[in-house]
Amino acid sequence: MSKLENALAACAENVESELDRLLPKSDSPEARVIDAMRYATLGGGKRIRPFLLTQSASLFGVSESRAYRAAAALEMVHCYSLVHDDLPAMDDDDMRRGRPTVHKEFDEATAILAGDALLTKAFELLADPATNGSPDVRANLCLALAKASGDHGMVGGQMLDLVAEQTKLDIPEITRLQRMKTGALIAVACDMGAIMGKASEHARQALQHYAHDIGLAFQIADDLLDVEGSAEEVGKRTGKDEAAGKATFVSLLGVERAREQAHMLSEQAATHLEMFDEKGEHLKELANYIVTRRK
Ligand code: GRG
Repeated sequence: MSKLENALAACAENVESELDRLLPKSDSPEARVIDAMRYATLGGGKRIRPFLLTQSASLFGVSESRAYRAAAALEMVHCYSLVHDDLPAMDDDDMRRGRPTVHKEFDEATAILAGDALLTKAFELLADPATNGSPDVRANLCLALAKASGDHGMVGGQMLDLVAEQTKLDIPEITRLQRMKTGALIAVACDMGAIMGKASEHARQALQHYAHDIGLAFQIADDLLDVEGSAEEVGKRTGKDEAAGKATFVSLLGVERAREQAHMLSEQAATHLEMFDEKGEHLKELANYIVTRRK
């Protein structure tokens, strides 16, 4: 395994045990929703957002235990979005992370509730003094994650995506959609590390430029996997965009130009991290991994 793969695996293991601890099994009458929350969050996923958050936090000397609490909160929001995105009212998917989606394993009502509870649990965690001693830092973490997740971020992007099934979007419109739908959580992952580390405005900006580039590169790679990957490899249904007649970077640019664009963005992303010297090495390598991944 490369150094990056080792670091990603270590991060995934830490996030897994943090989530397991934060969502303890229960035998209460409402245990079903907790079981669904655990099913949605444990045992899978690349954990890219937690990796970005903890790597960003480490640039500013934030303690690992605190960084992983914030990372678990962010991953809860990401997992809630996947659970709701898979519902029949949205993408209607039966498979995610190589196994049945939450509404297939449980039922639709439980999947909706599990998503809702993961979203609110994330903010409960961030507002808890155990995550950070400073009320200002806690408030800023909540503010940043709320903005990234809501109508001006991921949810707004998802709305645009649903509208896009009726209207053909052009490249600037798709770029805006993806910046909101996928890019906002990727950007806030980097920002939350910087907020916890009370980073300078200059460092925060550098990370935001990096996140902007990898966010788009990540989405183009996702579009390419949808066209070129198999369901076994990717762990979810592929060929969805074409079947839905949806305009994507790949449908508008073609496979080759889309791939070139993703690589260009990944290289550009790394240049924004020069100020962090070798401390930014994992983040630079991640920019490359994002465009070469097979799942
Ligand atoms: C339903 C509120 C709401 C939002 C949904 C994020 C999202 C918005 C939908 C997910 C569907 C999708 C294919 C989004 C584009 C790329 C993306 C976010 C893929 C999933 O993220 P990964 O690849 O997944 O990091 P893992 O399983 O590795 O965590």
